[in-house]
Amino acid sequence: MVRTLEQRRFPVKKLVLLASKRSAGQTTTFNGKTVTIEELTPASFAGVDIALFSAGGSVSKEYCPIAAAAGATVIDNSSAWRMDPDVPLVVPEVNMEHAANRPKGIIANPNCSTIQMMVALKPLHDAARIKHIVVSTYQATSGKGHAAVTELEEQTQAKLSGKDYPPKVFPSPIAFNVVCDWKAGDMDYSEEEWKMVHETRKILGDQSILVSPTTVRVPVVNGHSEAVYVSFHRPLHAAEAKDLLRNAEGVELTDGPYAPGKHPQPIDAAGKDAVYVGRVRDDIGVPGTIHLFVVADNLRKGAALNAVQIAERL
Ligand code: 2RA
Repeated sequence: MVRTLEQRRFPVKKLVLLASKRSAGQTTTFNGKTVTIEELTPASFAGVDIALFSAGGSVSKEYCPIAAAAGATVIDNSSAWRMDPDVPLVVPEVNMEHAANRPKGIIANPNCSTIQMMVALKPLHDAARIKHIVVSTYQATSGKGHAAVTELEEQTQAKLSGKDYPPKVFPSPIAFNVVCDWKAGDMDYSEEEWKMVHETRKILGDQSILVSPTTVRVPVVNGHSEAVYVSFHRPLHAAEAKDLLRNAEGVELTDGPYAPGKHPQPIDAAGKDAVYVGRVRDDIGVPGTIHLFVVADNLRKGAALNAVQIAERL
């Protein structure tokens, strides 16, 4: 978030960095100046205009209301407030208008796997109103934090040199493997899968939308990929979908006929702002329904950039 504010030259008058007691006193740089990290306390938000949170659900649950009461507009990246009826859940390209109605002074940033899918599906929903989404995700280890990326890298090296490296962060080895690593939710779905269901309906403002998710972690450092199948309330064919996506806000379309390697890939999306969409094609069996492949940097558009874009538009 700090790097994104800097890269986008956000008009920051004063940056206050808040963290746990353990991190207080450490320094970082912002716009060439040294900034000292301060300990988060209830008094930390005096004079703060915009408070960006990315410190986990328990910190957000406790401190977002405190920041809002101090007069800050809060943009929270945790899942703590996403489904609160008085908290808008916002993807700027999709439903920025929802941000104006924030009775608690809090705006929630959606889950990374939801954000990229919403950017891709918004133009199609506006044209033909989505009926059913079937999505399979291939999620990078950076979505699980720094320790997860380290485990992938070190476990891969260990396996390549014939050494054992038992899983710590993941429930099974992630090197050369794919794992459903999220906590359980209802009906034998994971919590991550339920986020895609509930958040999609809230962001698009349509509780009738059916979402059938499967989320999987893959041995990729950064960049989530998603295979998405969509049906609509009127037939939508791939040709029209491509026309809609070609100029859609936040989308980079990989057009043209199928060719090996000619599709959005995490290695190309990492570090970039866009949501990359490709493999747009008509379903073979059900006329008027389509498939698409969606890739984005889960730390940027999936988290920090989306939050900063909300702040920019505010
Ligand atoms: C994940 N979307 O990838 C979740 C949280 N970042 O694990």
